[in-house]
Amino acid sequence: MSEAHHCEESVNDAGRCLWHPVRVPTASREGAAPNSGLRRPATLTLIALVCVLLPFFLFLASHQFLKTTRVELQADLEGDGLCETLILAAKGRHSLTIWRDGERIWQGIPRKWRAWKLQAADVDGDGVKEIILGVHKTTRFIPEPHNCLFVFGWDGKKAFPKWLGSRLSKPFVDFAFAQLDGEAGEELVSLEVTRSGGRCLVVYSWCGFGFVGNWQSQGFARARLSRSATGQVMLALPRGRRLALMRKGQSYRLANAQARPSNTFRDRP
Ligand SMILES: [Ca+2]
Ligand SMILES: [Ca+2]
Repeated sequence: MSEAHHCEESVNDAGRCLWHPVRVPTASREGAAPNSGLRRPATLTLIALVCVLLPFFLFLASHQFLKTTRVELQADLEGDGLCETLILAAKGRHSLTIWRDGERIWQGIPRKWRAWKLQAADVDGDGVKEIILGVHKTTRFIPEPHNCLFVFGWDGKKAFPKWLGSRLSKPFVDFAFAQLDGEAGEELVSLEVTRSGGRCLVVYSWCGFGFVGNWQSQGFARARLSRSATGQVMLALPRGRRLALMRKGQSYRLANAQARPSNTFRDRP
């Protein structure tokens, strides 16, 4: 190791300060850490660990909603007056389980589809409820993971796909089903993303082979889909403002409803 000289202070018998040259390693003179050669591998190891672990933690964060999602609802899927129990949970390979009289009769919906919402509604108006799932996945036409609406029928033993929608008229962040027009079949109400990044409500009805749009609300900078205590579809806005979705003639409108103290605005995945 190269060396350099500098002066070191001492005191002689007369109490005067003396300066003596001493030899010190060049690295110390330049202020570098004496063991920097050892620290460099440690730093590289730390960077490598971050590179390896960061995607893992990002993956966990993106699936956090699945870990906390557990939806259970009762629905008469066969129209026989007896309710089946539908449980959506991120456990095991499949996320949807259907039980009857305490017996598991069907399990399906791959967990990798990242199902985030479960509803049961009579979509087509035949008097029997369908199973509707919001999932977050890629599709043949849209390679990026996005929200999709999947409708399944039930044959008494298993669910079968009835309508697997790659997307609605625009990207959507939430949905609900409600009887709005008094005619057979529940209408689909979706909270969709406008071109400016805001939110709007869109009402659809079943047309035999899919959903057709009936009405679209104005855009709102921030909004969340909710339900009133009586099940009415509501739009929650900032500062506790709420609008109720109502039928008006052959169309729809949003009417002011009683405000609530606070609203949170967290999109579905
Ligand atoms: Ca039906
Ligand atoms: Ca209807």
